[in-house]
Amino acid sequence: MTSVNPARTDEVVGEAEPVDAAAFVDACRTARGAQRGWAAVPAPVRGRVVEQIGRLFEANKEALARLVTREIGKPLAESRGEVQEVIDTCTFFAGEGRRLYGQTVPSEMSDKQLFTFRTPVGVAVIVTAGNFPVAVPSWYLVPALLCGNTVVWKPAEYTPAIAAAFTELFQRGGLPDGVLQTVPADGPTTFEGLSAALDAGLVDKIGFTGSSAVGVRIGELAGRHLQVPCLELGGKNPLVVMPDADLDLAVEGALFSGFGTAGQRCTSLGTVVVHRDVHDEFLRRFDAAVRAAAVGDPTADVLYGPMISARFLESFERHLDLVRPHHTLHGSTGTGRITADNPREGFVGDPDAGLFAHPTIVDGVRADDEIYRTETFGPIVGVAAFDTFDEALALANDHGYGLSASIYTSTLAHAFRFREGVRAGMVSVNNSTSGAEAHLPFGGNGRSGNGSRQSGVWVLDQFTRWQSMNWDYAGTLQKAQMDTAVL
Ligand code: UN1
Repeated sequence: MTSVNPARTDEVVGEAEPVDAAAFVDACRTARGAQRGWAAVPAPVRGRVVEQIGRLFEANKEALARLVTREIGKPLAESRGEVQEVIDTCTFFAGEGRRLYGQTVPSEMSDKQLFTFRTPVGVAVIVTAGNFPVAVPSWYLVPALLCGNTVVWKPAEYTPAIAAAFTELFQRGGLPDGVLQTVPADGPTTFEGLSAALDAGLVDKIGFTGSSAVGVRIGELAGRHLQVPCLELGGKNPLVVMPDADLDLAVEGALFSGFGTAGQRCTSLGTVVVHRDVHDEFLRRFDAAVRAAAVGDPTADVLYGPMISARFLESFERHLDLVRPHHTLHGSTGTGRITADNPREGFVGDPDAGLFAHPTIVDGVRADDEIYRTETFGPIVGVAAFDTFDEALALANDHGYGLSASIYTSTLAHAFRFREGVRAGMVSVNNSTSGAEAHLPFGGNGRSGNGSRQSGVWVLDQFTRWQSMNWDYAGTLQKAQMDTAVL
């Protein structure tokens, strides 16, 4: 597996030797062997290891951020933010090592006490995408390890250098052998290895961030083993602009949500749902903002850089073909800066050196259009007009996804009604659809996931199981439901 710099595709960045399915299973077996020992380390001590990992990321922040930019083309400011998200996650869970609370619960009977404990799930297999190659893995790995699980991590195929650096920092934090193993593998090998490891009883939890199509397959595989995976899948995230919105703020939000990271976030904006009264003015300002935005060299101050890999660029171009015959294309397509007829206008760097895609706005999107319900994972934003709040809500929901949703309004009631009515797991008011913070529950509904949540204390429910205990000190056999004098 070889990665190239997507902003300069003649530059090789990283390499990894992919494992075969048997090696994948072996890694799960090693993880199984190491798990009891790791779980026996007191949680506060595991928390210290997490704290140490956080310090190492802090000390190596700039170098790692530069590597993220070099291997996936994310603008440097965003790459720094991503590494910061790892540090924040470590800070949060280091403290959780000293909490990881259970409860004392009253019994129906006297001389009897009930308790609950969080117990580790066991071996976790984590499969992550390359658009957030350090932050998203940390959302899984840090709490999974803190809770006393061992982890087999399958990073994205196009980020071998980042995965190696990330793993090294985790290992240097003081993890015993076998507690975290990174296995470079392609998709088919991962499925084959995972399936065999599940059959052999070597996997207790799967965490997956990626496309909804692959998520369905992971869900089926896990379901056959009566497991509930943690699934963080795609999105078609709406941004609703009410007639009383601050339009400049909404334009700024739509620009970042839709085109930041070249639209390659699961939380990226899919469709602007704008009230008909302000539609034309919004579109005019949005179009101008998109045309004025700097695009190109991700080490410079740009809105976005290249697509992550050739596969992402090809898939984005297929999505453009989807809309071309049906819609008026606004924005830069056909007229703008990274087109063949005028490639250098406003572009930072050399547009021919890398995997750059031009920003596109598609106006006149309707609920029955394929683009309305298809996640594009690229710099393309649809615009749909509405007349009533109910129509806006329907447009915000009916695509089948339910990850993130945003509303721009100056009316409190609109904001709260939107929150109540929208299916999304994450709602923003007067803010971007993307940019979730590291200690709030992250996750979606519908095609965006199976309701699992990451981040903050909520993720503890993914990586621990509740165990109850009762302790009877009556000295005679007390029977629940039968010897309950008080009821
Ligand atoms: C993803 O795209 O998989 O909310 C995660 C955000 C980021 C995480 C996105 N903090 O945009």
